[in-house]
Amino acid sequence: MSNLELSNNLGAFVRSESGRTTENSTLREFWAGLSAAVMAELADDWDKTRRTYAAGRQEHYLSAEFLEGRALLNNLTNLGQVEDAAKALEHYGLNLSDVLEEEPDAALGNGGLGRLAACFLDSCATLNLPVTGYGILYRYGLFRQEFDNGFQVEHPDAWMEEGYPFVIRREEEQRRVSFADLNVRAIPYDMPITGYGTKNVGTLRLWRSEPIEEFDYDAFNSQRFTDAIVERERVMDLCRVLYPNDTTFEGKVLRVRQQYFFTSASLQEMLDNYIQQHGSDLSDFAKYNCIQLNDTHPVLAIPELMRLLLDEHKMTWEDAWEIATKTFAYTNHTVLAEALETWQISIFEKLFPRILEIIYEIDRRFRAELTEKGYHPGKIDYMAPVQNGMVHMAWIACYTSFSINGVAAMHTEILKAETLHDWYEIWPERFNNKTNGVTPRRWLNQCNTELSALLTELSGSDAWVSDLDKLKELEHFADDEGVLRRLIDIKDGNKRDFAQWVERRDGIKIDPDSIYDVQIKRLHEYKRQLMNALYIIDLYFRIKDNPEGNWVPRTFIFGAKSAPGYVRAKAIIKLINEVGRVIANDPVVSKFVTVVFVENYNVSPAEHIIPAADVSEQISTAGKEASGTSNMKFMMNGALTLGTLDGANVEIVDAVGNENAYIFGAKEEELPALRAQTHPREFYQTVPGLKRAVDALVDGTLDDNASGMFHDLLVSLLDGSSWEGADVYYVLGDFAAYREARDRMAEDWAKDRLAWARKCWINIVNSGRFSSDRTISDYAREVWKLEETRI
Ligand code: B1N
Repeated sequence: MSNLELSNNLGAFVRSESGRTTENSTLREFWAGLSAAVMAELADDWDKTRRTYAAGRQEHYLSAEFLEGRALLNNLTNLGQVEDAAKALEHYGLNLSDVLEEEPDAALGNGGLGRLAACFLDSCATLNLPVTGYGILYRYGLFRQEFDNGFQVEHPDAWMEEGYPFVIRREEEQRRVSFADLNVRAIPYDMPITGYGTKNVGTLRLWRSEPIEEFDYDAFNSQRFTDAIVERERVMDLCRVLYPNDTTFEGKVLRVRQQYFFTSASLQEMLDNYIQQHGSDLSDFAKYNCIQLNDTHPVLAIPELMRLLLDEHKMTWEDAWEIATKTFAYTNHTVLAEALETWQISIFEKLFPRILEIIYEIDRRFRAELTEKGYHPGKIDYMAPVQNGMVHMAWIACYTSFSINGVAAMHTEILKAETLHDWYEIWPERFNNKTNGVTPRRWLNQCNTELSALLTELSGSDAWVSDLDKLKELEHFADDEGVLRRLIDIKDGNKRDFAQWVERRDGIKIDPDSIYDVQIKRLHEYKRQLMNALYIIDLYFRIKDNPEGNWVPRTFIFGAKSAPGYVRAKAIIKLINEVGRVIANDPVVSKFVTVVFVENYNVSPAEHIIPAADVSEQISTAGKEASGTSNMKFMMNGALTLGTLDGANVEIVDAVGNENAYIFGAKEEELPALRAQTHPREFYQTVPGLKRAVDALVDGTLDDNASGMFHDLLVSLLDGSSWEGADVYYVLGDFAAYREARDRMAEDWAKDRLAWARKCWINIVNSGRFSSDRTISDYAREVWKLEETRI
């Protein structure tokens, strides 16, 4: 790769951003200038990659969410220009890490599903696979979280208002998307996706909606000026905001508009490209194109492809259907009932009657096919795309797709046995597992430079960065005290760095010599942050009972956003903040315990937290977390898992051995019998200390500012309501086992740091199978049938 010659060029890029001398340019302008220099450096290879990929077989990754986070460091690393950039900035008296902190996170996703899409694109670029991501350029990303008196408050995240150098508007590649009541232009904004050790540069294409004409000139020139503006804003509304729900479904009209908008624009492009490359006979479309549906959010692509083939390209139903069934593959990401996307027919009637017509025809043919095969009418009714005035997106996906996959072995088994059992019975050959992974570039090489340097030194090269299985060759160092001591030093350094970062950012002082125990993920009842909080409350009382005890110093770190309308999740946020406040004000307990709730948790805070973690909390109710991906990031960075046998935790334990993880709690298959056996109140009464911890919610120990929130939490645990049972997520049932494992973990850590480090080492060197490179190689080989294509 040619040299950026940053030391010569940076000044010019900065001046063109700031319109001032470099002396008077802000840090932010230095960030923008450096970013622009990087974009200039990428341009030629990016162009070449796009042209090369367009000619052959391609995979298109359709996703409503891409949680990219920051781009500059990732791109500098891939270009091999980190040191040059640091040197160039030094010339202006600036520090690279300060400049990097100026970058806003591109938070165009909620959590695991969106971040997975970002890790996948990273791996596709690194593996030279012809894959393009398609999504939406939301003007407002996931809301910015603030704590007001411990309560979550949401603020808009206008992430690109001040300009964003990593997307390029491609005016000339715009398409039109039509709704019954609205026609819009779809303008693509392309983000380059660089890979490690390759010149190939992939693309994330994000669509933005704009009015067909800048203004409706008739309306503008008459007395309807304001109408013209209003109409324009209605079109801009389409892409204005990311829906802030994770694993829940909200049947909002604007959301289904977004889904149709980006899938239609993406398909039009694929068809146009096909015709340009291979001529107007579309019968080979599936030979050159494959589409992965990231959950059901892009499933409207199925009837839309049918519409385009039938109406625009005059194909027969049979020919079009043949193409659709060979093109689409579907990934399911959750078994939670509340996530299942079902839309009212009336919404489809209003927005796109032709799409509804096509869905009805899919439904009619589905019913005929299954009747022919002799299935029971009740079963057919349940499985049908349209049922009781609702359109079932997952059923359409299962009926059409040649591949259906879950995201961890256990999750796929639950899909086959329960959630999608009827489909599995009829079409078992469609089902396969693709356990998630994370990119070791961002989640180890970039965020944990000291550990990465050690790994490179010991393995004699940095080949592990794009072949993580190589770390397995370092397993024997588990018995090398010198190496383990260095690992301990590196972790201690990371912990000091984090302490500094969090003090600067949130004004919280923590003890770097304490154990860092971390739970970072969306706030959801099934993830059981409440169980974590009850443990801390119980520990608080235990320390007060025995202030002279030999307590291990603990720092409990949380990061979590709640969906704005999820009242109980918000109560749990308030609770954690309140527990932290009470402990901080207690002269005895605060000597041993600190609770840190990192405000506005996002990708870039995760990059600071994970390298510093000792304990990785993965404590979901067994059977509920499809995979989890932070569990993998922690493992790679030498934190030990405290977890249930759920999602990918199962495979992590399988990789490292039982003795190198802390597994506790009820297993999925045991839960029904356990629940039938014991009422939650019995645990409350009989598990030592549990009543005291739960009662703290209402007895004046903790203050919810008279909101009644904490009382509601107590009722949800002990009594439930008319619509749900008590303690649905088995918090009280698993509490004793959780406390035992967590106590033992802290003791182990304090007792023998070397033995602990040995476990960490085993985790690090066995994390190869959790690289998204492994996941993507499996998709490419088994589902997409894609070949590596180097420029
Ligand atoms: O997808 C991740 C998994 O690792 C997690 O276990 C899983 O919870 C997560 C509707 C979702 N499942 N479903 C969603 C997100 C947004 C939305 O509007 C559902 N997210 C997951 C990656 O496989």
